[in-house]
This record gives sequence, structure tokens and C-alpha cells, in this order.
Amino acid sequence: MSRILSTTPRADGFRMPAEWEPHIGCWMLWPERSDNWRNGAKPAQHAFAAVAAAIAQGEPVTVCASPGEYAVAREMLDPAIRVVEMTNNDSWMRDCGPTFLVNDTGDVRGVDWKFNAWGGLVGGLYFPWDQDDLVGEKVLEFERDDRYAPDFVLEGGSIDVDGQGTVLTTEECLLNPNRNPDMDRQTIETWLRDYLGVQSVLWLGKGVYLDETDGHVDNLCRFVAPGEVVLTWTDDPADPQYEISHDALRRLEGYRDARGRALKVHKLLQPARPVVITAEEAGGVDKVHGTLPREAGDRMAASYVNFYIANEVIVAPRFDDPNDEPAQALLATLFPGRRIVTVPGREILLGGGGIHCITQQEPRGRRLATAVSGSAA
Ligand code: KQY
Repeated sequence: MSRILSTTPRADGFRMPAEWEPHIGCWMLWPERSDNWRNGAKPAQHAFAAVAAAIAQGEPVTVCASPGEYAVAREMLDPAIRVVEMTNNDSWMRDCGPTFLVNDTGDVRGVDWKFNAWGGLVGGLYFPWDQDDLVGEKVLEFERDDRYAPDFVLEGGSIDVDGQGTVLTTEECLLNPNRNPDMDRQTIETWLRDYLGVQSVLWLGKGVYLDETDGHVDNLCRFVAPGEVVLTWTDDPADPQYEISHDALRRLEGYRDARGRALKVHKLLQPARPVVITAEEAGGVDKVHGTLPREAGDRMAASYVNFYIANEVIVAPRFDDPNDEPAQALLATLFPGRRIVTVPGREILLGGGGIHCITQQEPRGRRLATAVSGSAA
């Protein structure tokens, strides 16, 4: 069983580790809804299977599939990948899954945030989201990890930590009244400090242009090492992303992290050609009231920043674009101890996100700590 703790991670000495710290594995969900994924989600399922296989080169992967899709997922996924049945509303494990925490003696716990499908009834992306809201709890129960369950709406893609006391986030998302409407900036910072075990909250402004999550930071800017970040970038002043990235750079240059370091910012050029939905692609998505529609000509929020850091590999998107190779080369210099594995990013992007958005890392460590000692709060 997974106990619900009434204290806070900060009070108990727990913190969210950086993604490059050792993992026991990675969690994903299996896509199936035809009002978000074109052609009955079949192209997306192949794309997710490729991501899972790439990550499995570096760590164990678990994919959660609905009862109706279990057999399909089992058949399509590499036999090395564990498949478990889990009801869900869609397939964004980064956002509806738990945030795992560690302490200095190697114990693991989790945070089971509230999830409202990126805005609930005020701009949320689908209805209902009740099953997704249970995913964090279910994963933690499955792993027998004790959990904190704050009354706070947060998606994992809206935060990025260095594991040394600093979190990056965006105003566009966390200050959006469709998440925690009764909380101001200071109150939100307090929740982040308490539940991520950080000391410093670094605010960026907007996320990537037209990112339907209300600007998740994991598509814009990520830590790649203590004191170092990558930032999605364009040198084209006519591109709407230009001002967003330049504003982020100005802010990053003015910040110090929790340990007093200035940040080294690596610019990661966005795809040279905007990724735009074709008429054929849009035509393959079922139109359902309450789900964000897809229209031909819509620009998607393509970014190379949305990669996943596995134990031995970096899994990064490619878009059949001239900037694919430079992105891969930069990531190789930033992660010298890991192999860069690229997978096609377009199908996942057509659903509204990227590789990082569909994954959730689970750190190595000891489980059942409080259950064994019997001292759960
Ligand atoms: O983290 C993400 N990028 C999730 C986006 C959800 C899109 C649903 N259509």
C-alpha cells in the first residue's frame, strides 16, 4: 500500500531529483483517443512504441494501457517493456503522473498532484479528466511509494528542477487562473518549495508559441546540468517565438540559482520550418465537443527541448528538418556520458506535445520506507 502523508516533502527532507540522476525506470501511457490522435491513434501508437523502445535502451519502461487497449499495446510494444492495465483519459504521463522524490538516505516518495486537463472548464483540453487525475495515485500505489497529495493543480511539464534547490517554471502556466485561481505568485512559490523541496523559483514568462498547455516550461527551457539550461531559440525576428525566447534569455541572465550560480544558457534552435498540420492530418482527428479541435494550417509548438534524459540515452525528437542534426549535435555535447537516440516527433506533436510530455522518470532508491518502519504521518 501507499500511505498518504500529511506532512510536506520539505519538512521531511525530500526533494525532486534532477532528471539526470539515476532512474529505476520510466512510466508512460498508451494513446488511443481518436479526438486527439489521428486515424484512431494508430500512427501515435507506433510513435509511442518507438519512444518506449528508445528509452528501454537505457532503463526499464512501463507502459499503462486501458483495458480495451491492453492487448494491442502488449502486441505492439517491445517484449522488454512492461505493460500494465490502467484506465486513463489520455496519454500524457508527464502531466497526470506523479512527481517522484528522494531524500539523502535514498528513500523514495511521490507527490500526487491534482490534474485538471490543463485548465479544467476554463480552457482545458478535454472533458472529463477524472481517470487521468487518478493516474498519479495508481502509479504510486503500484510502486508502494508513500505519497503526498496536496490540494494543488500541477502538471509535471510545468516545472523543471536541477535537483540542487532550483525550479524553473513559467508565469503563463502557473499563474494562469485556470490552475490554482485563489493563489498568488508568492503562495504558489511556497507550494513549490514545500512539495519539490526547492529553495529558488525562477520564473520565465511565456512558453513556446501556441503551446496548448499554457506554456509548459519543459518545451521551452530545461536544466541539462547544475547551473546550465537549454533554451529553445530562433534568430528570426519575424517569428512569434523570437520575443518569447529573448525575454526568457534576459530573465535567465539576471537570475542566480539556489547555490548562487549564474546560469549558462545553451540556445537550441527550434525547427527551421514551422510544423503545421496538413488537411489530411486534421481530417483524421474526430471532432468531439469539449476536446481542442485540430485544423489544417495550425502551427504546432515544435521544440527540441522536449527530450527525455534516460540513464544511458537521451531520447530526442526529429522533425525531418534542417535543424535536426544541429540539435542532436548540441545535445551530444551537453550529455557526453549518454548516447543520443532520435525518434520521429511529428505524430506526438500532432497530439499536442513531445517526448518529455509522454514520459515520467522514477528515481532509484528504497521503497516502503515508512511502511516498514510503521511511522507514516
Ligand atoms: O504536456 C503536453 N504537452 C500535453 C499536451 C496535451 C495535449 C492534449 N491534446
